[in-house]
Amino acid sequence: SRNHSKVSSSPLALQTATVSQPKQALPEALGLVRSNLSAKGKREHQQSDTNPPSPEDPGRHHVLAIDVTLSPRDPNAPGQFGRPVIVPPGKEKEAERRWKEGNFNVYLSDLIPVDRAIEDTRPAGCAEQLVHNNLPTTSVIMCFVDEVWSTLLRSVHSVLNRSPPHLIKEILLVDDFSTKDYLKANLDAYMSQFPKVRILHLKERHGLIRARLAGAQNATGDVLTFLDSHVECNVGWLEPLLERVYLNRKKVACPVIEVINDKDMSYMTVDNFQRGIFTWPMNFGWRTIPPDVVAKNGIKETDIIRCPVMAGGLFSIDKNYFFELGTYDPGLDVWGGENMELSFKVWMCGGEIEIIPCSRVGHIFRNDNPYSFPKDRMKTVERNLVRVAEVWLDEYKELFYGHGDHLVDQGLDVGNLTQQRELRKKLKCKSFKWYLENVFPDLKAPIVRAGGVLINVALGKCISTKNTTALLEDCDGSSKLQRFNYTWLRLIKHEDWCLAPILDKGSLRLHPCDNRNTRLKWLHKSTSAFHPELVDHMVFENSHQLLCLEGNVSQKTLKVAACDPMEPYQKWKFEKYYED
Ligand code: LR7
Ligand code: MN
Repeated sequence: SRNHSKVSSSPLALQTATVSQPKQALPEALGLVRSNLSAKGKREHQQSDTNPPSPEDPGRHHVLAIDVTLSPRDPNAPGQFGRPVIVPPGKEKEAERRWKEGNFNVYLSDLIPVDRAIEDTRPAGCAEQLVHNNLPTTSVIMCFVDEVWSTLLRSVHSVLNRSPPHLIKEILLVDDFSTKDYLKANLDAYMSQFPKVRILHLKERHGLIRARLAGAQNATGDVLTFLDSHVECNVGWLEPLLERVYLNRKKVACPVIEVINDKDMSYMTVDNFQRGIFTWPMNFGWRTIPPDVVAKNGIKETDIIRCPVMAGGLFSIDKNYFFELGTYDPGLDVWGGENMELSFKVWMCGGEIEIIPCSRVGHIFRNDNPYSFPKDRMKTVERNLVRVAEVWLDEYKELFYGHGDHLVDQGLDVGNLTQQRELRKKLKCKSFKWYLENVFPDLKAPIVRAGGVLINVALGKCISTKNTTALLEDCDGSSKLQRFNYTWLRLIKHEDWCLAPILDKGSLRLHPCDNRNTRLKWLHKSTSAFHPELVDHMVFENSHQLLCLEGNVSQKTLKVAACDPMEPYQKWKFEKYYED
């Protein structure tokens, strides 16, 4: 979950006007290269009558500073100003019982006003920033399935109360076939008091990906702003997002995602300078820009941070650009992986993903999805990720498959990928290698796990190839014949030939490589986690037994034999290991 620290009390008073423009945070070492915005940075602008132009710049005005919730009807209500709430004595059982309705403290959420105030957690300087008078309008799209009533309402109220009205074309609530009676009976009626709120009821459960697409297809604003259905938008959250999209329609702008505590419902700010990143096998995470990089590059708290990937739920994107990119892969089901897909697509096909520190939105982080998955959860997420890997990762998909256990080998059907691959071609997107080098250079992505000569330590001999057989020879690091790679898919590979546990003329055979052929896969080092006693061995595992690669003392031959942790002729080392 999210790395966070407590809200510090900050003055809520309006600040005086000084013009400042966000700068890009751009430590070169992190691939946060500056965008080629310069020429497009200025646009034709006309004045808007809803916001007084700034005296310094008649084309721009200050972000919305008046937060109507800051003089709440009831300042002493529970949770007011984002304060933590305590379950009243005697109500603990009830609170506990209701937890599972949303996998957070639903009881407390119901106590808190749906339009509570929260602290303005923006860094100093944000309130003085100017945005263009003619920003595009946005459709705010929130999809939900069986969302908790008070939380859903608080999400909508926070958008209505803390956004300049003329920028909100509509709020589209996409009901992903919810089953709860309170939603069926009351939601349409409640929302009918807000002309800008429209509800789309899906006829079957589609999952958040296709639910968002249904929202996008029905949206009439210029920009799509997606939000989860358990958020609280902070003051001035919207304008900085729309400003970025306005300046460059290929920018995808994300707010800083703050924490609504699942236990006490307090609104907590988060550490600055965090990028959205992923680790293998495609797990989303946040990584803090190291303090020395921040210092050396003079990065300010208000500087925009470029991200290899987005968290997924909260972002603004130009509507036409979203459709030009082919939206999400509609073959993604229910939950998961769509943030990776869109992130790779955006970066590799000419766009950028940014976190805008002056835009802040709270989100309830939960330990588990509170709704059920139509099919097995693990399989659903895995299937989504495989689709993403197969379309976008090129040769690096082996790193995805090589980390953790994957179900594809067990015949998981991921569906047809032709359209997605054709889309990538049509858009002339760059390679994943380009993405790694330019957008995410600090990701460790060695294309193989180990390589160089493969030496039998006890014999001091190396494996060499002779036509389609493998033999032991004196080691010669300069000999091409002795060069092997140990791949993430566990092949011992010499060019397109793979070491097979098949005896051939008294030694072992080389077989044409085939990533799917389990009969060519060897366990070595960390893949031997299941057999820690065999860590330096080269283990071949078939359904019946473990066999190990063994060098022959007197001859130059290789064989496979019953594994023996004490057998020195079964211990092997590659020249180089690329893993941590
Ligand atoms: O079948 C579904 N139908 C839906 O409409 C499943 C979910 N949903 C709705 C759901 O009600 C919610 O509003 O979709 C939204 C997101 O679902 P969550 O809140 O269960 O997801 P999450 O917050 O656990 O997960 C993050 O990753 C997801 C991957 O698919 C989505 O991209 C979420 O939007 C995303 N949330 C965020 O980015 C907020 C920050 C969390 C992090 C990291
Ligand atoms: Mn969420």
